[in-house]
Amino acid sequence: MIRCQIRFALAGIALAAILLAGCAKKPPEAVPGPVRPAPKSAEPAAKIRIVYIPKQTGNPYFDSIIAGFKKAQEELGFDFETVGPAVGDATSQIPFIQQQTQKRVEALAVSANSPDAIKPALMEAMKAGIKVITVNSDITGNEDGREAAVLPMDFNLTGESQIALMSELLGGRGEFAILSATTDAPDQNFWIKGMKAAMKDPKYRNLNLVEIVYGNDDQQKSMREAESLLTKHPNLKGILAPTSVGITAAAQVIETQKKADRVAVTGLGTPNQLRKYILNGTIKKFALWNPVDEGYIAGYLLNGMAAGKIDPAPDGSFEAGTLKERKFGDKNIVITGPPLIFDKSNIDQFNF
Ligand code: RAM
Repeated sequence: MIRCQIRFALAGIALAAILLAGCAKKPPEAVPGPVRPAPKSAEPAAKIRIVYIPKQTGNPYFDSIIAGFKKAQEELGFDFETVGPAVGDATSQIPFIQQQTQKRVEALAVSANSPDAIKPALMEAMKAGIKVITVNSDITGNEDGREAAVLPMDFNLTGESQIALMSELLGGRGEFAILSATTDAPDQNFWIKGMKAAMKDPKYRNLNLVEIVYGNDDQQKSMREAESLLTKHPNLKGILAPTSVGITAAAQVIETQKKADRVAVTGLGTPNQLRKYILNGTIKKFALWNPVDEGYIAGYLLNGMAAGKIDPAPDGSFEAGTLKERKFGDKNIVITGPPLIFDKSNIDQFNF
């Protein structure tokens, strides 16, 4: 540098300016920042913010999905937050979605309480550049309100497999009722449609569906509904609750009324919530899938979408960490896995 300056003094001002530029260019670190952009690696990487909105807070089922997101977060390093309504009403998630749109988070996952009520809010989020997917519960019939969905199992098989379980427990004969979640719940409604279709099979001709009631995925209301089913239908042989809240409530009622030998309870629930009822014989068998895996896959998918590395398209695929390659099916639906049946012999192998 000193040698350069001596030469500048001798050569005159115009030449000095040219030479100074030339000399200064030699060591790249001497170039002032604004002239040349800093190398990419020196830029602090902005963290992708992923927000998950469950159907409702206080339902342990969604804690398992959250645990899956957190597992993916540990592996991928995104920011993760979960916010949601206390009740699972059709419109309860709307303000939470709008709040995230205002915050301009990068990615949003929602377990939909309604197939249509939340669509406008999701469309607004997407318009603001937010990557939006549904998890566990889709906006069936309004799939353009999200880019992809991570669902627990092939929902086309859920209804029939639930009826098969009920039929097995009733020896193929008798009255049963369905205790569902909310009247709007898109997944439960789809499964119930599947149950009704399955019952057209002659092998279920002696099964009689007497009523469908809704406990709103609220423990107290679900218990009241289960109790009134028992009063209204003295010949009731089974309660089929395709919701983790409903099945727990029904089991509690049957246990209290000591009716396990007369009324079979089954449906969908979590092993941790139903373990005691399986072990004391109130429930013989129930089904579910792995909600932790659901959240984990959703975390990988949203992180990849927000980073511009995954662009959902039918027949495309992506890598979901330890759960390996996952494929997008029709309507960009990603299936988590096969259903699991729990009973006394295997319940202790599961912890969610
Ligand atoms: C309840 C919720 C959830 C459903 C499970 C089986 O926790 O309705 O969305 O998937 O049950």
